[in-house]
Amino acid sequence: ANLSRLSKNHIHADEMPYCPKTSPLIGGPIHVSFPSGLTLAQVQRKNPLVVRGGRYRPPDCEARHRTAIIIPHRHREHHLKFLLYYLHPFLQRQQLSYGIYIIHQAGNYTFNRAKLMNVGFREAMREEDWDCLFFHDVDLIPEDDRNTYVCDANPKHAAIAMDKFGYKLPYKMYFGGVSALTPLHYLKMNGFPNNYWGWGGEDDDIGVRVSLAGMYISRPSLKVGRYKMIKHKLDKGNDVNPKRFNMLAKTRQTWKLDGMNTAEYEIISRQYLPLYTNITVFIGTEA
Ligand code: UDH
Repeated sequence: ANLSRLSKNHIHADEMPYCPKTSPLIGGPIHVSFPSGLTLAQVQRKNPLVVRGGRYRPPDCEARHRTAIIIPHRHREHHLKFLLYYLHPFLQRQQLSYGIYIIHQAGNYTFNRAKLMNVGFREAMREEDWDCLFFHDVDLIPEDDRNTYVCDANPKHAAIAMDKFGYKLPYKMYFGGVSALTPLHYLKMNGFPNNYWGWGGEDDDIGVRVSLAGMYISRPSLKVGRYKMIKHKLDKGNDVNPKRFNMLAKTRQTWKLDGMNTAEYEIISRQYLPLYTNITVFIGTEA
C-alpha cells in the first residue's frame, strides 16, 4: 500500500505519456538556404519553447532521449546563427529533450577542435545526465530530419553524406563533421585527443579510437545522413597541421595516455543565453 501511494505521489512530474517511438512531426528532406538578414532575435521568436541555455523538452509528452549538442566554436557567429535557425526546429520535430552547448576557444592561439569536445563532454555532463552527445561542427546543416539525433549501440558517424563530398562518404574510416556517442562510448575510448592543434587529423584519430576501444562505427543511410556545409575558407589560427600523419600513426600507443583522462583547461565564463549555453574556455597552447 505504501508503495502504491509512493508511486502515485510520484506521478505529478511524470504524468505525461512517453513520446511515440517515431515522432509524428518528422517530415523528411529539408530545403536548406541561407536567408540574408537573419537575426538571432528572429530565431528566438520562432522557438518560443526553448528556454535559458538553449534547453528544450517536448510540451506534451515525456521525451525518450536526452541529447546534448556540443559545438566547437571561434569566430563563426555567422554560421552559428544559421545552424541554430535549422537545428532548434529539427530537434523539436524529433521530440527530444535537448540542450545546445557552444564551446568557445578563448584567445587567438591555434584552434583545437578535439580538445574543445573534451571540454564540452565534461561540462555538459556536469550539468545533466545526458544519454547522448552530438559533437557537431558549426557549419554543417542537416538536410533530413529522419536523421535522428539519438545514440546507437555503437558510436555513430552522422554526417555520412555531405554536399562537399558529393553526398558520399569520402573514405570508409571517415568520422568527421557530426558524430554521436553515449557517455559510456566516450569514456571507453578515453574521449578525443588533446594534442591535435590546427586543421586535420583529429577526426581520423577519433575514428581509430573507436575501433581500438573495441567498438564499431554506426551510420545512418546515405539518404538520411545528408548535410549542407556553409562554404568558407580555412580560418586564421587554424592552419593545416603538418604533424597529423605522424601523430595518426601512433594513436594505438597514445590513446590511453592522452584524452579525457588528461584534458586540462580553464573555464573563463559560462553564459546561459536564450538559444544556447556558451562556455568560453582557455585550453592552453601547443607544447
Ligand atoms: N572552428 C571554428 N573556428 C575556427 C576553426 C574551426 O569555430 O577558427 C570549428 C567549427 O565548428 C568548424 C569546425 O571547427 O565547423 C571544423 O573546422 P573547419 O570548418 O575549418 O574544418 P572543415 O574541414 O573545413 O570543415 C575546412 C575548409 C577548407 C580546408 C582546406 C584544407 N586543405
